[in-house]
Amino acid sequence: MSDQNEDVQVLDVVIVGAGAAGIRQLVRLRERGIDARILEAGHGAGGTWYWNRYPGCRLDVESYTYQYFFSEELLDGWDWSEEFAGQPELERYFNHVVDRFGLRNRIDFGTRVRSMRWDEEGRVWTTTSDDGRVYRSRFVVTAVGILSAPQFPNVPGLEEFSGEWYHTGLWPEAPVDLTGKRVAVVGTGSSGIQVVPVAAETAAHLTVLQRSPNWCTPLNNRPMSAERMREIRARYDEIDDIVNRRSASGFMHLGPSEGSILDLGPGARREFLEELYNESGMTMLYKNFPDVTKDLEANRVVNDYLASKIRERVNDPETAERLIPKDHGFAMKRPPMETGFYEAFNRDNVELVSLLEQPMVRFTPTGIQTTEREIDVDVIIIATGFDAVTGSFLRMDVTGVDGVALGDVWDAGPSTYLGVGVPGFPNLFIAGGPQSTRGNIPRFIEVQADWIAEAISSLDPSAETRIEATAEAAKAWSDHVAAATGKPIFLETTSWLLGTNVPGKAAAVLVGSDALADYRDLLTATALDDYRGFEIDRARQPGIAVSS
Ligand code: NA7
Repeated sequence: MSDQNEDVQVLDVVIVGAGAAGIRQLVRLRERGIDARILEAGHGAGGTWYWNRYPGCRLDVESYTYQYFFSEELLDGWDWSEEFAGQPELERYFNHVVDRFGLRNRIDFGTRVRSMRWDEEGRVWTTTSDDGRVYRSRFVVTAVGILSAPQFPNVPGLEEFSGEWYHTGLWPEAPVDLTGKRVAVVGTGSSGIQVVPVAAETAAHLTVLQRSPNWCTPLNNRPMSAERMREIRARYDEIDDIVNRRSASGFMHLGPSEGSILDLGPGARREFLEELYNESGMTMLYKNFPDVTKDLEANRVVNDYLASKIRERVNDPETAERLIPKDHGFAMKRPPMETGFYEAFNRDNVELVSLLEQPMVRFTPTGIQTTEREIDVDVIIIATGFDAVTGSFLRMDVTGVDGVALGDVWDAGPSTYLGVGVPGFPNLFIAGGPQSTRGNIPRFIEVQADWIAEAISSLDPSAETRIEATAEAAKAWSDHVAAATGKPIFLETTSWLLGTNVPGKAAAVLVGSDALADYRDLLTATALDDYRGFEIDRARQPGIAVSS
């Protein structure tokens, strides 16, 4: 491509986002000699692990299953220091990958994408940043993350608060010192549950404002000894096979594929669940009997067990009761992993406020007002999550064929073909977005990034190829995603997985639930069948100047 306007950067591919998906996408495209560049709003690489630098932030997926698997050299050259790495280590890891593959000069940091417009005449995307930089590219790949558009409490007054406030997903790079301060944490999802025990150690007083309690299980993290790391490294082929092929969701924990927890007697049930509770990570979910996420009676067995653990660990019975979920069963929302969360409430300086009993009314100049009291604090930590999966797309102004806005097309929920293409938005691919699959996120991101790189290189970005998912294919895929996920037990609650955590957002199945191996096979089969479900036009020849 060429362009007369020197201020416009002309590329084969613009990738939006330098998180796990964007970095992987850039590696794969560069390997194929494709002129690609990442535009990243942050001032560093790592995506989630750049933005979420709040105290206590860490993986709840085993470090060695979360990393990239595409390069043996990368696997051999990185030692994890903990079973579940903390944010600083993950940020270091993604920067290590960027440098190892010489990508740093291919990333424009501090570049937030404001708009992306498809020009049908020129068959080109024009991407504009907030600070007015313009990029033109034959293809765009969005790698904007599914948990990256922060959501704030829907009460007024935050701008009037005279103390410090931080959203966990927008945590500043400069250290935040909570020592001796009165701190409030709003929200008890995975982020709030991680921050609470750490903040409790230094804050003079910590008020935890909880709306819905969650079913948490212990992370049981531990340092990674050199010997354990050697042992893991020696097993990478086996681990690769488990997380990338055998496990439906990309985890090490393989549970019984059939049978019922209800077949065990009461003593055996407790023994079985106790074993899972004492293991690490997501064992309670993934190593459990399949019926605990499908059958309400089986689900109740787990709920009763977990409630008994909360009562065991929290000294004050009233606080314990407030921490026990009554509105949903285990795994109906993504269950958080905790490290000393429940014990934090046994400290004298920690107090739990139930927003179900006294809803939040507003922020005030000195803190937070509920229907019953004023809570004066020096620091407010907002851990109210994200406008998940689609929020990160829709905060960019993306327009496709005939100037149609993605926000309008996805008004009632996202519709994609295989989670990678959207009808009406030619030459736009998605790495890490709606309707792909779920679980250990980098596992399906690597599948998508490989597929997208292959598609773009086979379509020749220097020619004026046009590829667009058909409306029929996207409809069939969206129906499939909804049907595959439509287990009643899962749909009974509000959750970011359904968009129901955001007031006014249409409820929809935002993420798919195909097994990772099936999803990969489907993408591969589609490519082998000349990108079945996409309309491809290879008719035009290269060389036409990109119109402005
Ligand atoms: P989550 O899991 O969406 O949790 C958000 C928390 O904030 C949750 O406890 C919410 O309560 C609470 N919340 C949301 N809005 C409000 C308002 N308006 N007032 C009070 N409390 C509110 O986000 P996280 O950041 O913790 O975790 C997101 C994912 O990141 C997680 O699943 C992992 O995959 C990593 P609610 O349950 O809605 O009543």
